[in-house]
Amino acid sequence: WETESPVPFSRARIGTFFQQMPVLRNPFSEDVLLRGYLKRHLPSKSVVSDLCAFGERVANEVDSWGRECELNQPQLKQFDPWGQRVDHIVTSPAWKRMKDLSAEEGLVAIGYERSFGEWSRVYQMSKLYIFSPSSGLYTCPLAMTDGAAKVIQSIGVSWPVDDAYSRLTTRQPDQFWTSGQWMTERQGGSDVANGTETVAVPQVNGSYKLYGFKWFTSATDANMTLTLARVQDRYGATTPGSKGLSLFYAEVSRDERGQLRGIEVQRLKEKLGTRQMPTAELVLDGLPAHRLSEEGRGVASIANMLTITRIHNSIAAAAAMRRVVQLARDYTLARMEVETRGAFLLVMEVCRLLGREESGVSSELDSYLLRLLTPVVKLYTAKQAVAVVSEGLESFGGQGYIEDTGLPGLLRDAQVLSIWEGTTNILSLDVLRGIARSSGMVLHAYFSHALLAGASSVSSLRPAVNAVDGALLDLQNFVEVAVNRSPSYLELAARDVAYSLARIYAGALLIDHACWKEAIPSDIYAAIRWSEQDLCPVVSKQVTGCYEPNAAALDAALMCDG
Ligand code: UCC
Ligand code: FAD
Repeated sequence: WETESPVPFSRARIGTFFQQMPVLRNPFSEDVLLRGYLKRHLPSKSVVSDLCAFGERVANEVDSWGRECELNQPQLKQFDPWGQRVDHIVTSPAWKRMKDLSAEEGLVAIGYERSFGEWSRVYQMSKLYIFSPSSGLYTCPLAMTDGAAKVIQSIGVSWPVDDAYSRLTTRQPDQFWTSGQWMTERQGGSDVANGTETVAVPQVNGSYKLYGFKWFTSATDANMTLTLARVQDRYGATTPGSKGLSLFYAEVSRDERGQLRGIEVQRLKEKLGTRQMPTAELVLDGLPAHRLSEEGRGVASIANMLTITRIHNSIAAAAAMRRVVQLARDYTLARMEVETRGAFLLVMEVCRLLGREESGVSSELDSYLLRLLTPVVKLYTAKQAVAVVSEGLESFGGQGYIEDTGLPGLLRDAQVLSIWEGTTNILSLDVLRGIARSSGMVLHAYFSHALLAGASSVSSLRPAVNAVDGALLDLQNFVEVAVNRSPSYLELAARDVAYSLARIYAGALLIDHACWKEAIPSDIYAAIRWSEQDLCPVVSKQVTGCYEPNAAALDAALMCDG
């Protein structure tokens, strides 16, 4: 018995509708905002052709290596077949290829070659931005490598770190080294000053041996690390708190028996995401090391690393948003695009300020702004990345939840961005620290920044300009009153202060970009859409009394109910 039309479901016929697979195209060519930004600020043909060629490589070659890193995750081989301890972290060929690629493409080197003067950081970070979502998280060791190079550069490139510096910043794959950043111990990663138990025992030749336990060490296949420890005096005593911490440089090397010198890998972490790269717990058992900072200046000395890694984190956040929006374009909500644009311009602004500082052309106000905006941008973009990537997955429907589409990994990897390199709370407090240390000058820099100056001539931007102006005034009034309240008032408000600083500044940057002579209508529209949200949450929430001294007690009671 035959029908006229073909039977839709039988054997190999499984219906006619198939949701289309999202296709990754050149992430540079597809990114109108990135291309516009560079055309405006860094109109160099060689930069554009390098990024365009790299974008092709990312789409056609590197992205599949990134996927391979996710599928072929690192493993710890603790013993050899004869029972000898070897502590080998076995990584995939794709992960190793990423290392060579990173050197060849100058992903760290560009920032130190400074071929484009104060814009070199913007160039370097643009390249990392198109690489990041395809990198299989190789951007994590690169961030720490860049941070280590920055610390060495700021301390002085001389023995014992001159060779390391040239390896961290080389373009030669066979010379290239990556660095770790071992700060977190079991007692707590936020409060490093009190959480660090590792001790440094002085040796007769002036070097040290480190003994301690590092609870989280990422990309542990690194060649070297920067870490913190307390120097023991000759009676074995150490100084507690921040004043007892010093910064150390150590190479990760093996002895003649093939065993790690002074390190035991306790285990690899079983993580929600970032599974492409190893994160290990390490016992330091006499790790040979050199002290880089003065005794007791460990935190201040590693702060340069934190600045760089926090900027890399923000790049990864903005890049994850851009990637999910690019893939979900057919389903995309404008809100996601606007968030992505705000994040991109915020992080590029910090890169611009970093480049100015490193080229010796920044004003005092620029330096204050860099200090203020680094934690602001890190905390804000990380949270937005989780929200935007989650929304992006949902736009694919059920397919967004299916592992072998490669989409869920984007969300898992985004979740870490607000935890490592300082959690949201800690960075909110860092914003207050930055303000206090500059005696308020940093806020002066922020409030007096003339980003809106040219905007009044573009009438279609008026609603956005009014909104940002109004929010800026509200924030200024809030801060003037709040600094005279109890310290706990500002502490309770810290997160909302940071959010307000981020939203207002991003609004100003979107407006500034929309005033550019080659701006297109969507640039103006994006600025207006951005300014329609609550730009100054610290003022709108204040009315509920949630920063008052009794609010913390009420919150605690609410949490502990029952
Ligand atoms: O998570 C980690 C690696 C993850 C993998 C890499 C990912 C990279 C991105 C990849 C993208 C795909 S490593 C662990 C990261 N850990 C943290 O971020 C720690 C979070 N906690 C903090 O940030 C705290 O605020 C501390 C530890 C910095 C607070 O320490 P103290 O000692 O209590 O702080 P003090 O006493 O306020 O400051 C000590 C000195 C001061 O300098 P002086 O003495 O000259 O006045 C501060 O001004 O340090 C200076 N300082 C800073 N300077 C403190 N924070 C900063 C800062 N952010 N910038 C400049
Ligand atoms: P805690 O410090 O115990 O914080 C717990 C919670 O309390 C957080 O929500 C925090 O915001 C909050 N909190 C803490 N103090 C305050 C405060 N004063 N006020 C308000 N809230 C507060 N570390 C390294 O050193 N090197 C690495 O390579 C590394 N890699 C990592 C990789 C991964 C995948 C992860 C998840 C972490 C990694 N970390 C690494 C550790 C990371 O930096 C820490 O987890 C982070 O700094 C938080 O520290 P903690 O886990 O001890 O949490």
